[in-house]
Amino acid sequence: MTNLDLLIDEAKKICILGHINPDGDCIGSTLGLYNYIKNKYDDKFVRVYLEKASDKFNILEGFKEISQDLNDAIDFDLCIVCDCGSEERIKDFAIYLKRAKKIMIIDHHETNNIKCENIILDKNAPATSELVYKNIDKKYIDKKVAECLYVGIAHDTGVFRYSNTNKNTLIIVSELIDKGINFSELLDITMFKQKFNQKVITANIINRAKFLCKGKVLFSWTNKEEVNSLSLDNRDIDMVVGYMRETIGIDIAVFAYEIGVNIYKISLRSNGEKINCADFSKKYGGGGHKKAAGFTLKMSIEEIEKFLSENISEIFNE
Ligand SMILES: [Mn+2]
Repeated sequence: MTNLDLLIDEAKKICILGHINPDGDCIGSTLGLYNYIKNKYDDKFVRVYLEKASDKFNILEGFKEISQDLNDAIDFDLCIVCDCGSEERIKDFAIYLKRAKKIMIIDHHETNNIKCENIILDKNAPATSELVYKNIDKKYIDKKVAECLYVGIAHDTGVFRYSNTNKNTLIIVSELIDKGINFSELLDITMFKQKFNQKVITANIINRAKFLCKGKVLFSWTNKEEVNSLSLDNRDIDMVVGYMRETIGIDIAVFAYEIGVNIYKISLRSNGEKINCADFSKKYGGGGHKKAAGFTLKMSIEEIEKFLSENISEIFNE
C-alpha cells in the first residue's frame, strides 16, 4: 500500500482540490483520483472542488459532480491537492484545506512551495496524472479512471511530444490504453476540436503578434472586449500560447490576456533547454514549469510590451 492509499483508507470524508483555471492535467488527476476512490470504496464521501472548467472535459466521468461551492459545512478528514504548487493557486477552496485533518499534496511543479508532511513531489514527472497512476492500486483502474489519467498526461506532454515525455510515461499510457479507452476521441474533444470563433480569435492574435528581442520573442495579446465580442471566455484561448510557440526561429512565446481591468495574465512557453520560464515567472509572483509558466501584471498592453522589451532578455542567460 502506498502512503496515498493508506491516507485514503483511514479517511471517511475526502476532498480533492487543484489549481485555479484548471487545465487538462489538473482535471485529469483530480477526477482520476475521484473515480479511483469511488471504485475502490463504497463507504467514502468524496468531493472534488475546482473552478468552473471548460465544458470540453464533460467527456470525463465525474466532471458534472465537480463542486464550486464555498459554503459546504463539511470537515474533511483528508484533503488531497493535485497539480498545484502554491496555496495562492488553490485560492478560495483553500478553506477546505485549512479545515481538513490531514493533507496530501501530489504535484510536479518546479516552483512548488507548499510545506506538507505528506507530499508526492516529482519535478521531473511530466504530469500529476502520472504521479496519481504510480501511487494508486492498479486493480481499481477501470476505463473511467484510465480516461481521466490519459487526458491529464496527454495535455501536459502536448500529446507525448514535449521533452518531458519519457519511456515510463509511454509504458503508463500503454497500460491506460489497454483499459479500452477511446484515446482518439478523447484527444479530439479535449484538445484539438475548437469552436469556429476560437480559430477566428487565434487568427486575430497571430495577426497582431510582434517580435521582440531581435526576433527571439513572439509576443501577442487579447482583451476582454475581443473575447466577449466572439462569445468566448478565457478558457477558450488557453491553447493559443502553445500554438504561438510552434513558430520557427523563436525561443519563447509570450501571450497576455485580460483577467480584470488592465490586469493581464502573462503566459510563457519556451523552446529549447536553456530558458527557464518558471524562474522568470517566479520573480514576478507567478510560477510553473521550465518550459511553461505564467504570472500576472497590472498594466496596459503598451506597458506590458515595454516591460517585456526591457526585462525578458534576462531569460536568455546571456
Ligand atoms: Mn500539471
